[in-house]
Amino acid sequence: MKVDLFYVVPIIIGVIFAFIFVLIWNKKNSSENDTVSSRSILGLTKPIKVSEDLAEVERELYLADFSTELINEIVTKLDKNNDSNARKVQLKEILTKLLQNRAGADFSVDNKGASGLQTLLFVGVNGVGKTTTLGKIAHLMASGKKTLLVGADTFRAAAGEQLTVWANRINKLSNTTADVETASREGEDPASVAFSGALRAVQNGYDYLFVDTAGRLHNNKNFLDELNKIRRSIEKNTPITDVYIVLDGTTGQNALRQAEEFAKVVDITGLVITKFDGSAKGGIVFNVVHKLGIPVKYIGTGEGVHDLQEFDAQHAQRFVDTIVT
Ligand SMILES: Nc1nc2c(ncn2[C@@H]2O[C@H](COP(=O)(O)OP(=O)(O)OP(=O)(O)O)[C@@H](O)[C@H]2O)c(=O)[nH]1
Ligand SMILES: [Mg+2]
Repeated sequence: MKVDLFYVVPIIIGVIFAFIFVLIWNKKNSSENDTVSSRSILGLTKPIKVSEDLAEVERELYLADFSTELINEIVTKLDKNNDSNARKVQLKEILTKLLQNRAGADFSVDNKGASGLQTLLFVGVNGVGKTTTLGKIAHLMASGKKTLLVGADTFRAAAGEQLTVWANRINKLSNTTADVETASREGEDPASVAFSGALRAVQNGYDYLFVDTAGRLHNNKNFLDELNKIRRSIEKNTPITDVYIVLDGTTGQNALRQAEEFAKVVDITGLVITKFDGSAKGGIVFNVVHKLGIPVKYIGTGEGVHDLQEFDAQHAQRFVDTIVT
C-alpha cells in the first residue's frame, strides 16, 4: 500500500498540473486571436524598383498591376532626364498626390442622418470579404455606441449566423452591445430586412447601422436591381451615409471592373481593399482611386478583427514610401 501511494500521489499531482497548463494555454491562444495588434499593410506588397531607364520603370509599374491608362499618365509626368534618385522622389510625389487627394475616412457629423444615425452599406461580389470587413469596421467604431448589424443577405444560408458571430466578438472586445437584425424566415426579401433594420435603428436611437448585403455578380442585372431596392428601402427611413465597395486585392484589374458596375447602382463613398496579406499588388490601390475618384478608406490585412488598416493621408504617404524603392 505504501509503495502504491509513493507512485500514485506524484502522478495525480502531475495530471492536475498538466490539466491547468492546457487550460491556460488554450485561453491564451484563443484570446491572442482577438487581441493581436493590427497587421500593417507596409511591406505586404512587392516594391517598385526605380531606375534611370524609363522603360524599366514602366515595366515595374506593369508588374505591380498598374493599369495601362494610369501608367501612361504617370510616365508622361516623369522628367525624362532624371537620375534614379530624382525619379524616385518624383514618382513618390505623383503617387502620393493621387492617393492623398482622395484618402481619408471622413466621419463628419454632416454625414449623418437627422437622428445622428450613421448608416453604412457594404457591397461587393461574392467572397471578397464584405461581412468580415463590416465586422472589423463595426468593432473599430462601436465602442460605447449603440450599434445594429443588419444582414440583408438572405441569399446564403449561414449569412445571419456569421453576422451574429461578429456581433458577439465585438461585444466581447469592446464596451458596447452590438445587436443583430436578420431575416426572420427563410427566403425573406433582403430589401424588407434592410427596411425593418433601418426602421429599428431610427426608432431606437442607434448610433450606427451597418448593412451587409449578399455577394452578387457585378454583371448580373437582377442582383444589381435587388441592391438598388435595398438601398431605397433603407433610404425610406434614413439617409445612407457611407457605401463601401469591398474589393479583393488579389483579383487585380477585375476588381476595377466590378467597382465600375456597382457604381452605376449605388453612390460609392469609399473603397475597402481586402486580402492585402495575400498576393495583392500595390497597383490596385492606385487604379481604383484613379479610375473612380473614390478614396480607399480601409485595407484588410487578414481574417482577424484587428487586421484592418485605416487608410488616411498619412498612411497613404507611408504606403507610397515603402512600395517605391
Ligand atoms: N487573408 C484574408 N482573408 C480575408 C480578409 N477579409 C476577409 N477574408 C476571408 O475571406 C473569406 C470571405 O469573407 P466574407 O467576409 O465571408 O466575404 P463576403 O464578401 O461577405 O462573402 P459573401 O457574403 O459570400 O459574398 C473569409 O474566409 C474571410 O475570413 C483579409 O483581409 N485577408
Ligand atoms: Mg457575406
